[in-house]
Amino acid sequence: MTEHLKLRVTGMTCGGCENAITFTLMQLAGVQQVKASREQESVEVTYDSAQVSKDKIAHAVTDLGYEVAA
Ligand SMILES: [Cu+2]
Repeated sequence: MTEHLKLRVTGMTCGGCENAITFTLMQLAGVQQVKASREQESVEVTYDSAQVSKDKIAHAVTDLGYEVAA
């Protein structure tokens, strides 16, 4: 099932950060679309919940060194 998720992410300081998060999340099976915004401190993800979980997506972001607010 296709779901949409909006995470509040802090620590992005430039376009490179946005690209790094977008690139990494797009590598995850099941992730269909990513929109990272440092200005809004948000990462929006469209994904297939049968293939990838919200936890896994959030973990991929924190593994890159950014903070995900609950
Ligand atoms: Cu950056």
